[in-house]
Amino acid sequence: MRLLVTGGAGFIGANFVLATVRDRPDVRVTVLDSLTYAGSRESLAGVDTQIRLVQGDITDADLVGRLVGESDAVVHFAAETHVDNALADPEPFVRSNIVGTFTILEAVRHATASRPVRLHHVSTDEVYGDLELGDPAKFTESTPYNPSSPYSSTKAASDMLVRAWVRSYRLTATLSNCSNNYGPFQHVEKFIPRQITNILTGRRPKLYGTGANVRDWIHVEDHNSAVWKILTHGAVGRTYLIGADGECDNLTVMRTILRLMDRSPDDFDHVTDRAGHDLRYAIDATPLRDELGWRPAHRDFEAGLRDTIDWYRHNRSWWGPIKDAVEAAYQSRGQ
Ligand code: NAD
Ligand code: TDX
Repeated sequence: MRLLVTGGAGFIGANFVLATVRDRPDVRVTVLDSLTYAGSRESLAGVDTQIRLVQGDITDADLVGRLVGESDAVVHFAAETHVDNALADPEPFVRSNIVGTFTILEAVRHATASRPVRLHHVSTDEVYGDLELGDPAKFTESTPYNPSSPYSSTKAASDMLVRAWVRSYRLTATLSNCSNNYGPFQHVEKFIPRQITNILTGRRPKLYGTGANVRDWIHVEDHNSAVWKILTHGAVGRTYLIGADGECDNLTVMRTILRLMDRSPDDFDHVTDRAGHDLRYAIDATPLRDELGWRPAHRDFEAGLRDTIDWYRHNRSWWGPIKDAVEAAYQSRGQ
């Protein structure tokens, strides 16, 4: 299989590429990534002789058309992904997430005229908006879209484009909406790596608001095993929700990190809350489990956090050079 992976130098994409090269020697991987602030060549250093990395933008129709034309399948991870950045400047989110996905869809449509090209579009549970705290309800495939933020609204728009291209042009595409990922190679702007690297650099961790907000954590390797399962066995046109029953409030995640790093439970700062902060996400992944037989391998969140802390401890050269600038930007916003 000739596989094009967009956003393969980002957090989830790089983990996907590393696992693919390790486990699937029959797959030839091309990564298309514009290497924004969130993309890193170093994340792919371990496989740089086994893959092709093309630095380019998913809104570049000529480049995307050529690369899709050489591929049997496309997994589309590339996106602007940080909610706080979207609140500060939404324009890149509209461009990369909406126009970029449109560009991929058009390339797949044109390539499909001569032979089938399978597309998997990677999206987020944030398209469904948020749930109440303490409510037993979870997101399912039929939950109405109700995005709250500039980020989630652009991801929702991208999902709608994919669905319309499946219906109108019979694209052989699947979609997935996953909950919050954690694991190695995640940018230090995100919640878990930010707190770990704050402690490792002598800063105090930062919690938005009271920390009552709940996220449904899944290890990045489990997200990626689900993506492979859907790419190879998913029904065309279907949306699958990916989650591993990992609901936890932010204060509890914060205190677990503090304990695992030998700090006292109150050794953190409360900072300005995020505007429009979604309260709770929770995924019902029953169809993925029952119909496709997918199971998460990482069932112990605390063990996964411990491994993630170790990874950041031992890979300072990967995140160290960008840490000060990320914290300076947060500080300028009171976060
Ligand atoms: P990330 O920000 O770590 O990586 C995104 C990658 O896309 C980067 O390498 C970046 O350089 C690249 N990119 C951005 N704009 C581009 C463009 N215009 N052209 C080419 N490349 C571009 O993001 P991530 O956390 O790895 O997320 C990957 C995908 O998974 C996204 O689509 C995101 O919406 C989705 N997702 C993420 C999570 C999560 O918890 N991180 C959960 C569910 C879904
Ligand atoms: O310093 C912080 N303190 C804090 O309390 C940061 C950076 C975040 N938070 C809170 C906000 C959220 O409730 O932690 C929670 C997680 O925040 P993020 O890591 O920014 O993730 P979130 O906004 O939930 O979105 C993530 O999951 C879904 C990804 O960034 C998205 O790309 C994905 O679609």
